[in-house]
Amino acid sequence: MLIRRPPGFALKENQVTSQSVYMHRREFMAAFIAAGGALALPNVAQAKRARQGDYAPLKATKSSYAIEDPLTSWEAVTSYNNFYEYGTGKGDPAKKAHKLITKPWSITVEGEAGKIGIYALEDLIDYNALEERIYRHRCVEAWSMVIPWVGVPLASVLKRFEPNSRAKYVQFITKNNRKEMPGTFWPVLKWPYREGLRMDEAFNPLAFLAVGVYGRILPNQNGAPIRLVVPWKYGYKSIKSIVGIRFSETMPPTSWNMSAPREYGFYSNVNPNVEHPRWSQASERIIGAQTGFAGALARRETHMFNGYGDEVASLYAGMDLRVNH
Ligand SMILES: Nc1nc2c(c(=O)[nH]1)N[C@H]1C(S)=C(S)[C@@H](COP(=O)(O)O)O[C@H]1N2
Ligand SMILES: [Mo]
Repeated sequence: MLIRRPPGFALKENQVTSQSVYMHRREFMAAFIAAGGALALPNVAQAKRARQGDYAPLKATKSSYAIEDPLTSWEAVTSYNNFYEYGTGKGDPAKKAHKLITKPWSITVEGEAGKIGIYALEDLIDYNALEERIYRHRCVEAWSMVIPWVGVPLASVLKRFEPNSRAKYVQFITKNNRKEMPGTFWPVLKWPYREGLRMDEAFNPLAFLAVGVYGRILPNQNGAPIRLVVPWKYGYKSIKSIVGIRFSETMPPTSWNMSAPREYGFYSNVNPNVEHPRWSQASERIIGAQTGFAGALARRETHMFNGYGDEVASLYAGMDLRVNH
């Protein structure tokens, strides 16, 4: 379900997905469930199903970074996606991301670091040292999933570039290729998609680089071959299909902040007490979960820092998190 808007009209996250598509979907689901159907997952029918067995298995050790909530199904994780380079519909990435060429893959490292250059993915990631982490993923659109990622700590990769003392921030950049990414025809965001972290955030042990999910290499729609996972921040910080890393002294521009600075700050920490200008962040819809009531989807309260406060709250000591949202 692709929502087309004339070029030049910047769409905001949730303006597209929640207010139009999402409303239709809710009406559809209510009707479906009322009619006696058992639908576990919104919009899966419109997406191309990824079969888990088609993706190469990865060997990984289980990490203690694992929440105990039930996992969101493979089907939901791989068919309900945000990857605007493939369109703004939740099913678009699963339908179109096969166009992304992920081999060979290299990452260009620039800026305030001793070892800048172009690195092949295989030289950056030790596929014999992968771990599995089960994190909650909280999208700014007020929904969440529980996802078993496979990858390595972000710090273990960044430190190899020997960032220098001027490096206060690190920016990440997604591949930007019109042929492989048809959604980039539309100026819904400033391409390439870019994101950033403060250095101490990037070196927090929770910050993760995923190369797999559910024990398999990442499906393209989930950001193959390598994507960031920053579980205490809104999902849009977890940038997909990374081709660039740049260390800088000043705060780098980020795509969502450039498009709507009032709505999407640089920090983007999950915070139930700071509402989005257009909706509350106090609770979230659990993707794939259902209550016993017709049409009612399970919700949970949103937790400060997405529940990871013990690990990350000290990073923001003394900061006003409403100002630095
Ligand atoms: N390059 C790129 N990265 C991206 C996005 C995007 O549109 N482009 N969407 C973000 C958003 S809003 C979310 S919620 C997550 C979704 O990740 P998933 O589809 O693997 O669940 O990816 C994030 N990373
Ligand atoms: Mo998101």
